[in-house]
Amino acid sequence: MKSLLCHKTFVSLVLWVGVSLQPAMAQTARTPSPEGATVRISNIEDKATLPATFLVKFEVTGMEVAPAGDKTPNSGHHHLFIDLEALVGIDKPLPATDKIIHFGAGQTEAEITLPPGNHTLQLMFADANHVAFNPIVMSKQIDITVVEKVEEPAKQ
Ligand SMILES: [Cu+2]
Repeated sequence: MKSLLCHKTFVSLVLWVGVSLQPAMAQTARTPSPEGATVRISNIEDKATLPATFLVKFEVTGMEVAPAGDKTPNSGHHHLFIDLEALVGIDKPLPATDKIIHFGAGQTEAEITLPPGNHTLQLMFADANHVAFNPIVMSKQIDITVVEKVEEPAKQ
């Protein structure tokens, strides 16, 4: 009797694993983004030198800005990556850290303060649940240098 019970348990366990893996794999579908949608930091050039506190302007084309949680099609909110080396778990909601800033109220610009030195900035537009779109809507990463005091251009 005992061995029969064990056998049954084993079979049901195999079935459970087999069934449960399927939906987990299908769940990786991300919200589709429209063809050609782009996002960029519109007011800062790559290799720019900036003061410690500066404004970053976010620009998305082909999609609309909406607060986090708003599931209007083709909408999402901005995320600023500061000194983020690698993005892991692209199919999961972005965490909120000091390197991943969410603008869940639908902001289109932000004032950022960074310590002097070299930094990177990158913008990502993500869906109502903070998950990357498919295809991903992300800017190029730009390099910036933050200085204590920006030299005024010499007067002519
Ligand atoms: Cu978010």
